[in-house]
Amino acid sequence: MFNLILFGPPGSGKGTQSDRLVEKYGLVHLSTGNLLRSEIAEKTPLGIEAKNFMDKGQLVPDEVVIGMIDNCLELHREAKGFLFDGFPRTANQAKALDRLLELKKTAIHSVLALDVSEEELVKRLLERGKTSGRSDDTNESVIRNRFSVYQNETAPVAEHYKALHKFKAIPGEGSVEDISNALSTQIDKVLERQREEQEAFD
Ligand code: B4P
Repeated sequence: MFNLILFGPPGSGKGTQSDRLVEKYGLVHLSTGNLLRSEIAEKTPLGIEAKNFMDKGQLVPDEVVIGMIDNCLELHREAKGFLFDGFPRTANQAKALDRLLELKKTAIHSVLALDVSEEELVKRLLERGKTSGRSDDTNESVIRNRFSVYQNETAPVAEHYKALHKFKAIPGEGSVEDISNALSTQIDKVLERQREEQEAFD
């Protein structure tokens, strides 16, 4: 199994790159942002609760997103691997993910972080807000609040994976193609190492 986290601030291109990587590597894409938006579209009780947080640029409570991820892991027991996009976003979510994967006798193998300047992020999100219909992209003060939540609650998650030697930052500015190639180069290295370890074990 191969489990990857795509990490980075709002608008860094996690969703854009995930679409390419899941296809190339045959992984199941788990985007908490997409899962929450589909709950909102279906007006479920979970969606109605989540919308209150998302509209303000705040994080949805940990227990809600951890429960969603747990359900998805159960639904895809036969997957050859998962790409986690936008999750974990807090230290508690990271610890819960470790526990859930351990129960399934697997772990996170690589965390790739997209590095993009704040100026570029604001530009991208305001641009997306013109067409996406996403209430959290149209207002610059909500976007700035998402960055401060990222700095305070999400950025520390990187330390958890750095300590495990699983973290690698990748430049996230430039063409979508070039960034995909840089991510793939890194994934291929980790897969090669995994193969060598498996061969040594066999
Ligand atoms: P997410 O849906 O995860 O979205 P995001 O961080 O805004 O965007 P992403 O990084 O995926 O950017 P994208 O590729 O789309 O989160 C939304 C909200 O959901 C959160 O604020 C929170 O409230 C809630 N939530 C989600 N997960 C949660 C969790 N685990 N815990 C609690 N709450 C949670 O790219 C952005 C734009 O840039 C696009 O328009 C794209 O076309 C453009 N772009 C991409 N790559 C580019 C490039 N190389 N050059 C130029 N433009 C590019």
